[in-house]
Amino acid sequence: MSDLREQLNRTPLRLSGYVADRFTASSGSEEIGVFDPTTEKQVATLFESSADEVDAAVSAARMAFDKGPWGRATVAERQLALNAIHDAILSHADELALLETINTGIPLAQTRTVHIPRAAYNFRFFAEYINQAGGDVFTQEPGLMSLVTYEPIGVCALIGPWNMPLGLTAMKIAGALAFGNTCVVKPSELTPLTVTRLFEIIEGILPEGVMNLVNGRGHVTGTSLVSHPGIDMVSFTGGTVTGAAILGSLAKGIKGSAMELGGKSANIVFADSDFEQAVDAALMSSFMNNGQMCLAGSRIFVDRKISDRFIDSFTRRVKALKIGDPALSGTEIGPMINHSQRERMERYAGSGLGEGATLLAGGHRCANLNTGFFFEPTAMLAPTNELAICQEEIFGPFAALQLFDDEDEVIAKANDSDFGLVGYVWTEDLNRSMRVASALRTGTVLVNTPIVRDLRTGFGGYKQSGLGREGAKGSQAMFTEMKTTIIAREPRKMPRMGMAGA
Ligand code: TXE
Repeated sequence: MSDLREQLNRTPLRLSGYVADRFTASSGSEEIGVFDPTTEKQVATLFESSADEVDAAVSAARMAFDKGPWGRATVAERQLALNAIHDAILSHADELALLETINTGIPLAQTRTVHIPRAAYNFRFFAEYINQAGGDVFTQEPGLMSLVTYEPIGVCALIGPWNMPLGLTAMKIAGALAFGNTCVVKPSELTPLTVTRLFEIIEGILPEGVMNLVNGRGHVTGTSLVSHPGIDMVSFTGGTVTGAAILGSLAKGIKGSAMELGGKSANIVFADSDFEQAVDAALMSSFMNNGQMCLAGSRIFVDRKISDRFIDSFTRRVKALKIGDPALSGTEIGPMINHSQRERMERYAGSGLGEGATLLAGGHRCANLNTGFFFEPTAMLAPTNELAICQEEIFGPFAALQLFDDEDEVIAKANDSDFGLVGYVWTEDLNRSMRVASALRTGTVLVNTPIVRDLRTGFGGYKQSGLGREGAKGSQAMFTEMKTTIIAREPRKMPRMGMAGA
């Protein structure tokens, strides 16, 4: 690890876009520094894709879609390519995990076992899925047959976030390609290392122009991409404010979109839950991925009957979390992605105290870690659900606990949120788990389990957490146009118009 880190510090990578099978020239463009949040040193220079380069990328994707072989490729041909990408990722897994850790600060133990395997698995999953994905046939109406088929939507703009750069972007790429589309990918300007490397390691697998890359900041490269008339849809994962801005731009061209936005997910722990499992999962849901997860279950509701024991156990464990260099084995929490995310943590710690919350653990920068954007894993007990720390997505290692007395009260509080991504329920009572699961206004409910992403199901949110679902049928809906074809199987009986003079 330190070898690669030292090498990047000595000679930062030079990253650009990739258009029609060629990395674009890196001279003459705006140069953006890309940093390692652990050392605060520059690890890459990103040569920002201008509006012209975005135009070239969209044109290449358009040409490949309209004239190239990909849209007409057989299922077997698409499967071959998707599986080859899967294999290429796995054969570079160690390197990609290191790059992801260097660029994001997420512990290597997690990038190695979760991020990169998941990035690869997306391609294998969609390769298998397209073999079975069908349409519908309706023959109930005598003399008619109605067919529902799904056709590729066209050129997809795929915009990824910085909290799981390769894993989340790979999901979009795999889905878009599987259904016969071409794409232009834009990773976050904070974390472009692994997605850019992906383009290098899969060279030659896809026909020219099928997969293109633009690199740059949201307000430059991102806006050029989403406002380009040549795209057919946008699949976006990121903040709610950015999502809303993109939707505004798409409205002008009546373009489709899929939005995976923020969350503030409730994690409800009833007194009859398996106590140890519930505590383990509360830790995981709040602090995995340095707490920078859209599906974090960091709004923790604890049944008052077990609250003393739960808070005591949870707080001791939060204080014992190992913070430090994410490359070292044993590290559980690395640095925040950048200086402004750390300031955000500080602001919420301050606002929590100002609004009457009790500090249980953390709340400050790490005194012994002067380099790197480290912040102590933090837990606060909030008196009500109205506090900013209970309503706003903090996106860092920050848990906000509240107490409750009964089921109806906790359901109302859990649903009292602008977001609706995930709900976690901990109880050994089957009937209660079913009641609460159906009452929660969230796209996913997880009962007696921490985070699980099952690609066969749809992942996405109610309310301001997004639009559309990622996963098998959800991705099919996102990346295809549904076409209805109605065929008469015998001559139709119809009123004969214009027969007056006949
Ligand atoms: O993300 P942005 P930011 C949340 C989290 C975080 C907040 C802000 O709460 O604190 O969002 O993070 C691109 N047109 N999540 O500001 O800006 C940008 O370049 C087109 C939740 O860093 O949403 C990047 O590629 N693109 C989340 C991507 O959007 C634009 C993951 C995401 O960046 C653009 C990340 C524009 N106008 C943050 N502006 C999750 N759901 O997991 C920016 N981008």
